[in-house]
Amino acid sequence: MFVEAGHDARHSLLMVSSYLGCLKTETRLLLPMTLAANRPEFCSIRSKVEAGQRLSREEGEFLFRPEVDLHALGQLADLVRRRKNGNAAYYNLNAHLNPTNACIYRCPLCAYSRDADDPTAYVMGRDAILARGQEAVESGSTELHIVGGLHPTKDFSWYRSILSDLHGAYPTLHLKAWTPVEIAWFAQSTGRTVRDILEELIGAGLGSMPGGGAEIFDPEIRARIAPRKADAQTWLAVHRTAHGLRLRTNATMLYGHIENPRHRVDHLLRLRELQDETGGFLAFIPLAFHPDGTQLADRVAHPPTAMDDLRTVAVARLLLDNFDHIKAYWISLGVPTAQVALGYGADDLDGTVRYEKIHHDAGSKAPEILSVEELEALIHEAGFVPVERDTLYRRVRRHGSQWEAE
Ligand code: V47
Ligand code: SF4
Repeated sequence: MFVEAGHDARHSLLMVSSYLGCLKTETRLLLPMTLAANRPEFCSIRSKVEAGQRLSREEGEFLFRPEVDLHALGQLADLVRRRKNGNAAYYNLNAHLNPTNACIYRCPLCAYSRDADDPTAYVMGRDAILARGQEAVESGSTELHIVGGLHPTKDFSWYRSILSDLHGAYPTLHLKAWTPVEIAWFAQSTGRTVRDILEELIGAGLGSMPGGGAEIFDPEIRARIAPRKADAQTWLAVHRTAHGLRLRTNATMLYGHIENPRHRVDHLLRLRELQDETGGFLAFIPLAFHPDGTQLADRVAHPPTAMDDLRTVAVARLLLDNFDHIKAYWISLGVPTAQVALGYGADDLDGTVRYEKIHHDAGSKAPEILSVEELEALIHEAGFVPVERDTLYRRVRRHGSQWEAE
């Protein structure tokens, strides 16, 4: 009751403040600077969003300006979020699997990877991998999220057999695996096409692809944070090919390092363009950069602030008008910010998650796991209705660890 009243009151205040922002000039002069400064551009953006019109690059860049009132922006993003997903806020039951942390690329942004001869490098064996699948199924997970390093001596067949072993043993567990970084490397190392590689992986049990490896598409920034990774064109081309094979995928953006708002908007618009073409993306996930243990730690002292996180979620919701879902990944944003992000454009908290290493190795203070009860309580408290989904956003009917998608 208290929460609902608080939520309503906040929305009333936001409506009043954004209405005041659209008053005549003489009235505006009496208002605080933040509202007055952004009045004409913000009102025009607001009218476009209300009319369901697409925002431009310049408007996206404008929304990142600090004088644009974050809460009025959040209210606008919430309008779009409710249009697309009503009062629902999604979560799923999932676990992560990172079969190896040995990686030939050793990206400056990464705290997780190791050289193969490092004493802390590891490679999981078949039994350990299957045990993860069994644990996931027994705990009711619907999805295993599988990514890892590019091991110098493990070939494509090793990566493919991770999928075929798990799929053979646990056919109901959705395998969301490998990014264009791995797929492009498999194609390069085998001399085969991306399409051929993807077809073989789908045959082995690949259910969808996660959104990782996108980082920031701008070539100058990418060259400094992940110089050896597949470039933007390759990342987008792999997703285009996957969508052509009816494989659904996600998209991410890593922000809060050395990029600026212009790079973020450019990244979002390249995703929007591909989504116009294929319609194959399920969700967009903004990933806050965590610097600890990375080669960028000298330049970037902290993860982005909560204000920056919420602004990024809201602008993404407004620019990505052809994406159904925006995830507030609680491992990356932290639980409190992810919860608030549900009112700033996000409609999904991602999952229960266990065994996440990439963000925790880089300093994420988020817990290792959240229970269904905790996720549902967070969603209720934020004023939304919790809905368990599977990877493809079908509603899940659950009976203990047994489940079926609607
Ligand atoms: O590709 C790497 C990023 C990604 C750091 O598709 C870092 O449902 C922050 O893609 N600080 C992996 N981020 C995670 C990912 C993801 C997560 C949740 C859901 C989905 C989905 C995808 O994490 C990497 C990279 O972009 N990353 N290092 C770091 N230091
Ligand atoms: Fe390897 Fe991925 Fe880490 Fe880059 S971000 S070093 S590709 S594991």
